[in-house]
Amino acid sequence: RAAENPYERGPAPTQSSIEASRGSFATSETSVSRLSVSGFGGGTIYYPTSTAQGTFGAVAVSPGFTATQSSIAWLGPRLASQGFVVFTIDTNTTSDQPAGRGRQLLAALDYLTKQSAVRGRIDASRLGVMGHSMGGGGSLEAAKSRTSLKAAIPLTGWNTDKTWPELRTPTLVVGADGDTIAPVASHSEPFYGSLPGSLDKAYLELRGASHFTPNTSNTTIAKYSISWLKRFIDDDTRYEQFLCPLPQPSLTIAEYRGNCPHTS
Ligand code: 9J3
Ligand code: ZN
Repeated sequence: RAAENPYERGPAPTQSSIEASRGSFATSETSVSRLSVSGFGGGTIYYPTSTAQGTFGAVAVSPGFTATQSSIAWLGPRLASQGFVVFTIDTNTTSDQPAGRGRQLLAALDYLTKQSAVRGRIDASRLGVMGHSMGGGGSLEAAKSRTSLKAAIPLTGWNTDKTWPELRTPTLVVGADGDTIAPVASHSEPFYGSLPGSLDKAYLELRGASHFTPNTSNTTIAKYSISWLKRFIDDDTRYEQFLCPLPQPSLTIAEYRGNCPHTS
């Protein structure tokens, strides 16, 4: 299969492999001091330990308002063990707004691919962004300003800008049905609805969930994030089966919208 898709990493996926607490890759981590970087607040890089399968795509993840990298740390090993380099960042200040968080996600990706100790393990042309709340709003800002990004995933995203027709990045918008801080009706739903009709996009509304559901391990967030990152950062069509046909409402999914089949 490597000849068909040079970017696919790891074994053929199954429902249980995308739901598992860890993927097939053993991971390592290295911390990046805020004193050693500029443009963001440092963070932690989680990466597959082995280089035997070549380079990996990479994702930077921003926390939300008043929060630090600890609030999104679970995504580091969860995603890295599936075959990504994952950089969970701290922001310059915990009160930075979404636009600033977007610039900081891009600064973090630049540091990761050009200066970090793991730069040689990364394919700098295959990058994505994620974030929680104002960090999710920041992931939309980052994708708007850098259209070469391959995937964006705002998690219970918060932004005063409700319209994102400028995006060219496949985007999975994740909202929570019980969110009273970034209610889906005024945040995630208009974000999703404003994305171009031609874009690969999806809206996942978590059931029985709050604004802070993305701050602890969550299998529904993980399985669709892994599938989205694999499908669009790695061009790994083995994961299309988990995205199309559209997932149906369930105990953990209040609603799922999207375009199928995915085209990019
Ligand atoms: O990052 C967030 O949790 C944003 C939600 C928020 O507290 O906005 C109020 C200004
Ligand atoms: Zn806008």
